[in-house]
Amino acid sequence: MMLTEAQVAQYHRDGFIVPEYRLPQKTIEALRRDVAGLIGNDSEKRQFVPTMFDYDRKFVEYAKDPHLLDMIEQLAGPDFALWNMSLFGKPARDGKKVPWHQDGEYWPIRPMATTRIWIALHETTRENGCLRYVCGSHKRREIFQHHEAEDRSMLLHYGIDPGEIGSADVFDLLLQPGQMAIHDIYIVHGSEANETDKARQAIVLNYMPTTSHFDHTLAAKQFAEMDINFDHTRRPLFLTRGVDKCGHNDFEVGHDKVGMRAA
Ligand SMILES: O=C(O)CCC(=O)C(=O)O
Repeated sequence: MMLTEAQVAQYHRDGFIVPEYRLPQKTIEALRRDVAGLIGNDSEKRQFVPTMFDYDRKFVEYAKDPHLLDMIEQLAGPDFALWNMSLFGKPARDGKKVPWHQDGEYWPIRPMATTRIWIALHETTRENGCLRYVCGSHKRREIFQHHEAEDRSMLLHYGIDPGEIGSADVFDLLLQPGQMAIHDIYIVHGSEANETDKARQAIVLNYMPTTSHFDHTLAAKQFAEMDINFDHTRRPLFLTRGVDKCGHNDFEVGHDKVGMRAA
């Protein structure tokens, strides 16, 4: 199911879009089962799994859904690579707040570019911590200053000062299971804590146009020199459509077992 011209225009204007397409019920059920298997009894994974492919490559198949790829092609162009999938688990009563932030502060992608699909595995409401977007905040095409947060109960420990958001136009993403939003890398977003008795899980898929370079050498340098906890040094890239336009992307790094963690 393709995006309409109006939806593509809306994506560029607001920084995100909620497409008509939603995952079929069978796929949602399979994903929920696979996510439960990945989490097991691990309380950390129940909150957040930043790099799902590191644990199980079967998750890659979900990201190859041709409907998803058609929409990404409309927004990012014909040549792009999948490079990550994360789980935001928001467990019942204990699902932590995510402060206002942008993605990509330390991603080793030059020029910086990524189109993300955020997919709800459960209904999202204001009470269970739906995702919230600051409309149009992607337009400056720069990463705003992120500060270390004093409140350590939040999922991310850095964020944008809420004073900077002010009275901006905030959109609450209220979705049914299987519905999704696609957003631009520069959009400011966050979510409140989950105050309900049910989990609000979502997965996020990252696709990068291959006009950009995922620089594994830069990733190693960032990991060695900066105070970051995500090591992208062996992040596998999957060419999902077209060709490697910039000619520098390495589609072999991280595809061996060495690049994977024990689940
Ligand atoms: O799912 C959430 O609550 C937060 C998601 C998020 O921050 C992200 O996709 O970067």
